[in-house]
Amino acid sequence: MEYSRELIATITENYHTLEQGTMPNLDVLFIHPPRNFKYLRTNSKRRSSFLLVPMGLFALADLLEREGYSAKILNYSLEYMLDRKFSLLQYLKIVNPRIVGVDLHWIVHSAGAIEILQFVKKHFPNTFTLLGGYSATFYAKEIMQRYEFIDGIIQGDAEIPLIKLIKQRSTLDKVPNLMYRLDGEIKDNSITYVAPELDSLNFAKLHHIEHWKEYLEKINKNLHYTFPIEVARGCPFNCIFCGGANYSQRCITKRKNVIFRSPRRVVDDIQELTRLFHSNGIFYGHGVYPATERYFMEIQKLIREEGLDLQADMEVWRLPVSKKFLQDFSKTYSVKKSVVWYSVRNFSESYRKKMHQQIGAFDNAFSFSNDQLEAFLNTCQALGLRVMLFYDLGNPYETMSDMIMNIFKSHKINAMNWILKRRVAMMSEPVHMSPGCPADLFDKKLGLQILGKTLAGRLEWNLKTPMNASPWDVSVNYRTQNFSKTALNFLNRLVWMGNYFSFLPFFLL
Ligand code: B12
Ligand code: SF4
Repeated sequence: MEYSRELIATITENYHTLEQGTMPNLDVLFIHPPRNFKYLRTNSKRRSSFLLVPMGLFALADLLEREGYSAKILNYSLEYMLDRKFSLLQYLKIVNPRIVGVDLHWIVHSAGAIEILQFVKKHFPNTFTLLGGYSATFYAKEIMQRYEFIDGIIQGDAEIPLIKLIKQRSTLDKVPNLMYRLDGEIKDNSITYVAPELDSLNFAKLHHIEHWKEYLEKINKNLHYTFPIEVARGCPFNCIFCGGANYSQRCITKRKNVIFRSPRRVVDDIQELTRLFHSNGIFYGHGVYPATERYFMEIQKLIREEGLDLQADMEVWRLPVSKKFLQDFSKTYSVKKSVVWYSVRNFSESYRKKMHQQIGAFDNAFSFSNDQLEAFLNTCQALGLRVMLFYDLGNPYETMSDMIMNIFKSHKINAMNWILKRRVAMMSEPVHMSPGCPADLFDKKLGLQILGKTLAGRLEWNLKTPMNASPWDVSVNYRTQNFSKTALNFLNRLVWMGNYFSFLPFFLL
């Protein structure tokens, strides 16, 4: 699809006008909250600013607009970075929103999300204060019980519920997925809407966010992320630390299946991003595994046909990844700049076998051999691709000897990367158990103890730490049979030097 110069000019002009915040009486203002206000200043140049908005927000704003309503996304931390004197009150006075919707998708935003809505209700008592996203859904009841100033929570997928909420403010019992208040009581319409398809949505409507250019720039520079594009919803796997695992989504958002967008629609979005917004980096919001190789190869074929010049970040969700796929990937995107990500969980094959026996078919993330890993790394190296490997310290049933083996093997791979000139980096981030992840739901069975499981516990943790980078600020929220929280924090600190060292071949070779 080609865009005419006139169209580009009109859109750019419109963005400019919108950026002045001159759209009064907005139907919906989405606010992406800071992590909290306590560490707003110190977090502002770090990854812990969590500047990215949920990728679905662009589609929600666009859908509202196509339905005849006005919507805008305000990224609080971004506004604060751009202008330390930014006043939310002044902004709200200008746009005068009917609904303010805050995303509490990632639990890291718990304190910030709640504080923003408290502020909105205090100054604009007639504005409907709304929360949404995974974490808000998981803690919906507790949030509604604790915070009177929150009028409602859309649980799970939000497209149709949001449209109905605007249309039916007087009959809230007709809004699917909504938890709300009626005469001092909390009412739950429960989740009946689970999006059946995504092709009718547009995920590249970047202009809906205030200061979209700066948003792109900061996520690239501060967070080193390319632009995340939603290609699917759901996951077929059950990684135990993941709050979006298949089992977790069945419980939290009631999603049972994975839905994919058609390759054509994904490429439409990518074209829009490159041609209108001059962004040529894509982060695919769903990973490659044997069952999705063909799907991604279709996307790649279309990208080549359209002649798009791109770099891509692609997660590998399960090995093996075929040589054919990796060749196709490297033929499509800039090999120099693109990155393939893979979480090995644990470098020790003997531990992985033990864990696989314990957990069986529920989670097959541990069921791969060192030979498969080596083959994957060597193929990437032969193609010139960079790889980012993640590993965890403090897996269930891990003993001291498993842990030593995990660290030892990580160093061995690190050394081999230098010897074989592989552009591979390694990263172990202290595990933070996501709300509703299998380990959170079955902690006792897995020999774990999750600390601060309730929303109150999560809030306490949020305000306790500035979340500086490792090794200065490390904090896990659990203990295992064999390791206390303090021991896990210590071990996570211990490996940071090796992690940082591994980035040298990644960047230099
Ligand atoms: C792709 C992905 C990413 C991508 C893209 C993120 C993005 N921009 O959306 C990247 C790699 C960048 C990423 C980053 C992070 N991620 Co992530 N990510 C995922 C993954 C694999 C898929 C997410 C997905 O499919 N979203 C699609 C749908 C579900 O969301 P959506 O369309 O954006 O939003 C819909 C609803 O959530 C809701 N909604 C969202 N916001 C709002 C707001 C309102 C007002 C309303 C009404 C509704 C609403 O409506 C939308 C439309 O229906 C999930 C795992 C999984 N399988 O789900 C983890 C997951 C969501 N991520 C997770 C985490 C922890 C993170 C990070 C915090 C990690 C970190 N420590 O840095 C960061 C946060 C980045 C930031 N804020 O700057 C956790 C969240 C757990 C939790 N409850 O807190 C998950 C579940 C994985 C895990 N390990 O548990 N992530
Ligand atoms: S971490 Fe595992 S369960 Fe979660 S989205 Fe990725 S592959 Fe799926």
